[in-house]
Amino acid sequence: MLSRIDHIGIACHDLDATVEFYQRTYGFTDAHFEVNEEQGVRECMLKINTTGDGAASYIQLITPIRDDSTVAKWLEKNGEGVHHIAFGTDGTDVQEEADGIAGKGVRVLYEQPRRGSMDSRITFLHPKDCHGVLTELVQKAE
Ligand code: CMX
Ligand code: CO
Repeated sequence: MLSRIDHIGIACHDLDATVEFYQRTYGFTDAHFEVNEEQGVRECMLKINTTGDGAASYIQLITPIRDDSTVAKWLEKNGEGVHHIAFGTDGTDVQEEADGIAGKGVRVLYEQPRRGSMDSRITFLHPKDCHGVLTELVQKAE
């Protein structure tokens, strides 16, 4: 089951400056930085709140580390802003969730889940099948 908003992904040009903005403006100080080579991003997960399913909701700030990353292309076209939303599973397998959604006619972008923030397993749904919203599914690490 999908049981929380896991994160909202926001693309930015200067990761450190954007993190600093979120910390100074809202007081979101719980920050986890990492580079995801496969996704072509450096990112910061800012924890906002815990959730009823024992997990948490985050703001994911992302900046491209390569000119050919999908986020670089998106930033070029749109400028900074909300890039995707992510729903979290309550521990169920993310591929099972994706298969169920694919059965409803929505394109799943990956054949197998890939590695996301903090060793989560992630996959994406095509924005054109989701009313214009790039949608990620997340199974957090055990
Ligand atoms: N939100 C909504 N629509 C989007 C979008 C987004 N983030 N990215 C692209 N689109 C739309 C475009 O506007 C375009 O629409 P039009 O044809 O009407 O202009 C269409 O989708 C195709 O866009 P594109 O610029 O040609 O981009 P691509 O098809 O090459 O790539 C996508 C789009 C979704 C397949 C690609 O971005 C992808 O594979 N995303 C998943 C991976 C990802 O985003 N990783 C970064 C985040 C990592 C993380 O969260 O950990
Ligand atoms: Co994400």
